[in-house]
Amino acid sequence: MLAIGTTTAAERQARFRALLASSEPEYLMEAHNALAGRIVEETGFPAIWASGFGIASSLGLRDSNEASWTQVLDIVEFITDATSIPVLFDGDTGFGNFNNFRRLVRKLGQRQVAAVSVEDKLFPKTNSFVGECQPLADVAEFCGKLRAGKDAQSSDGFCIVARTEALISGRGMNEALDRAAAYHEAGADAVFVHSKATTAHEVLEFAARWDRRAPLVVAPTTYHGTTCAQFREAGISMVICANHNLRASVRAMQDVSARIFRERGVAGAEPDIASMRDIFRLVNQDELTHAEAEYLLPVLAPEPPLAPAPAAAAPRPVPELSREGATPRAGVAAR
Ligand code: SPV
Ligand code: MG
Repeated sequence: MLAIGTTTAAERQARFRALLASSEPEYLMEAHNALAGRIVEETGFPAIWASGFGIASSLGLRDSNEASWTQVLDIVEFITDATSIPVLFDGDTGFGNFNNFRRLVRKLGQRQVAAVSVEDKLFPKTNSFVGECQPLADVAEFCGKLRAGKDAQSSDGFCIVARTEALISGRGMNEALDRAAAYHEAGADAVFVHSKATTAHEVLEFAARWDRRAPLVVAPTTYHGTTCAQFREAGISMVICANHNLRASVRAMQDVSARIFRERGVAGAEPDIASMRDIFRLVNQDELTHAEAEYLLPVLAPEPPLAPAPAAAAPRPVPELSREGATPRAGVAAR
């Protein structure tokens, strides 16, 4: 059984730092809610990408800061509560200027988050794959934001990943490298170079010219043909699978909805969907069953009669749990 939410912020931060320092490209998987986070951890990924796009989309919103930063923070808290591996939180542009960003950094530390990624676009942001030539933040202003974030973090282990959108915005390789160097100088623990090219040529050239000055992070959403060996050879530390659980779940829901609608019955869908037992396991239902045996059932157990009951007396009823509190008594029996 997974340890749920028992890992301290310091442990998660130390593990995240070790992943950044690893000579092997470490793959991070996207989670947009706590259930997805449990699946990412259970699968074996060493860390979670709490995707801004994924969280916004799962709320039915655009990746344009339509959800407030505290609404997003609440979701990441559900993710850290439900998991024990490090979470890299997608902090977009930091939800404002240096002051908003440093407050975000403090709050993330309080909520067991290991690291934040902050990108050099303008608030409210637009997703990198929408439109062309998005305006970028002034370099000095963004460096001030990074320095404020580093000064605000309450523990040394917390990491700030500076993400440059220079390639996405068509500013060219030299500007991307100059921005990354300035952000590293300002205290960023790693550089995330984002690209929407359909091959990895941009990030590979960037990596070659970057020459391992600080850990490099990439997200091969569009250059998905690139292999782990190519990333290893380029010296890339982290590979973010930024939206794959969201996209997989959307496809699965579309398929099962269409099938049940078409067939006017649920039987055909049954072999292709997760069992109820699987969901109970992911939310650790057994832990509650055991906790009830420990804390609740002694209270509900019938008291011994004070005097011998008359032969004709009806048996004393056991108080029932409310509907909301009713759970299986001995493990989970449903399919
Ligand atoms: C996200 O997952 O929210 C990202 C990555 O920022 S991307 O959508 O590729 O810009
Ligand atoms: Mg994002």
